[in-house]
Amino acid sequence: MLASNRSTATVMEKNIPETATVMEKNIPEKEKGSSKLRIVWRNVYIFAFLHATSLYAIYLVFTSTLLKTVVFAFVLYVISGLGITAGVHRLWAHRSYKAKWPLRLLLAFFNSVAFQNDIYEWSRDHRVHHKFSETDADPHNATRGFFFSHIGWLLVKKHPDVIEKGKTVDCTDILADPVVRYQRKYYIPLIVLCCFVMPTVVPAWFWNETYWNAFYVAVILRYCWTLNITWLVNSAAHMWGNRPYDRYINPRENKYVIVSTMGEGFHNYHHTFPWDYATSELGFRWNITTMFINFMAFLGLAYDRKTVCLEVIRKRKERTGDGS
Ligand code: ST9
Ligand code: ZN
Ligand code: ZN
Repeated sequence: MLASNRSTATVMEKNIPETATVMEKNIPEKEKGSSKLRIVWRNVYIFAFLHATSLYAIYLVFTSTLLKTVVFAFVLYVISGLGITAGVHRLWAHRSYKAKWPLRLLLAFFNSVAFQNDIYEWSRDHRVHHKFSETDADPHNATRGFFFSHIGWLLVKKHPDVIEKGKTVDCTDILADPVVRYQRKYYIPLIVLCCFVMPTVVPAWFWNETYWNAFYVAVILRYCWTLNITWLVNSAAHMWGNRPYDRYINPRENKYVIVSTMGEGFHNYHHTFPWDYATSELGFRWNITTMFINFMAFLGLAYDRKTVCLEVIRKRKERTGDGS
């Protein structure tokens, strides 16, 4: 099912460098992110603990966890993933489609299961990432390497440029949504309930799983896995893959990221045409998130899905693509 309203949006004109990619350019030392790192040790300990205990959770999966609990953890990965992809990314950060309140409420619940900061903060950082991509003002600037763009940016204080230039990005529309305001206001109790308590008690109450296994597999392992899959878009999809739409930017099409993120790895396309609700030229193919939004549109809960006219895509590929 494809959206019917392929718009004739024009390609945003950009200042395209003649010779080198952003990575290869002779970037002054300051702009490479060399400002003094201020490590946030609390986050270092928490993420080290999360990853170490996830290894123990993998051991539990192979020794004592019920199959139903593993399936449940997988379902939580999918729904919390949709809270990120269909919710905070394509709906609130990019406004690439509109959603009626029951869908916004469902996506806010899915998003709270994901625990990746509240909708407002995630969307603000993401808009800043698009506007100042691969500069010091980009919260997860990929020119600072794989580790920084993957997890390192969450272990240190933000570069002053992120905050200074971030303030120039208008996010008032995000907070205008009462669903976003309430999720932000009650964020701590919401994540305690949705990300930690609910996934622990459901397997124990409904199929007699131990609380221990439920917590480690459906909370710790599922959360750690979903975070790392999400972070791959910032790291791997900014480093490895082809660039059919714009060879002058770093974001790439990465098939492993496409599959694991339910359609968010068409990252060269997405940075070239960020308003497309499908984040891909291929519509719903390889794109569970687009299928979900299409299904919601079928139910009448999603509407005004923005796309890019095929002719505009073709011309852009000819002009700036890498020919792949
Ligand atoms: C997590 C997020 O993991 C992951 C996001 C990934 C994004 C991927 C995108 C890819 C595309 C989509 C693909 C999806 C695929 C999904 C697949 C799923 C299957 N602009 O932040 P603070 C100001 S979260 C403007 O504290 P510090 C503002 O005034 C994991 N202003 O900076 C702010 O105050 P407030 C769980 C900005 O102190 C103030 O500065 N969460 C901006 O340097 C302070 O902000 C954690 O672990 C801006 N952009 O601390 C928490 N930013 O907010 C981790 C800031 O009150 N975070 N300001 O308005 C932290 O602990 C801290 O943020 C810090 C920085 C230590 C990293
Ligand atoms: Zn985006
Ligand atoms: Zn990106």
